[in-house]
Amino acid sequence: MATNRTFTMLKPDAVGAGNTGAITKMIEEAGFRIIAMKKTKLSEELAGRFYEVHKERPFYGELCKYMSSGAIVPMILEKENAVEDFRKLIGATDPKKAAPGTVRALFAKSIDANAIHGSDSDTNAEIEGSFFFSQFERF
Ligand code: 3AN
Repeated sequence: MATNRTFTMLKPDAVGAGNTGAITKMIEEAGFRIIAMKKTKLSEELAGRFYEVHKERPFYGELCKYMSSGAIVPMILEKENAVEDFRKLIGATDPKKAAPGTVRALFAKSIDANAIHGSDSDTNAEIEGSFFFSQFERF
């Protein structure tokens, strides 16, 4: 399998609870290399743009409010089979359904405050990574 990239974002619940280090450690121990990383905060408008694909979903408004409620830590990650392996590492969207030992099973509070985002395809990984990082911020 070719080495490729995915995009992740530690969400306000995880960052606010002081779990940035613990989750980043899990990510690195699972074999992902951090290509880009920063701590930042989205406005509601920017969160709306990031989650534009979910515009028609009933939870869109709440999701944008929530994602702009506190600091987040976006990252670009590299590993063989990155997108699929990362989705396995973070577990199901609903922490009640997330497999034991996954990031969401360990750290997520609810389906919306679910600790972490992971891209669902190579195409979205590139779009989402480019939303936060320029080519000069990737190492
Ligand atoms: P995932 O992040 O696991 O790919 P998506 O893409 O279906 O999940 O949803 C994007 C984000 O929207 C989720 N990370 C979660 O925070 C939020 N979300 C998804 N489903 C719900 C829901 N039923 N109620 C509230 N928030 C939701």
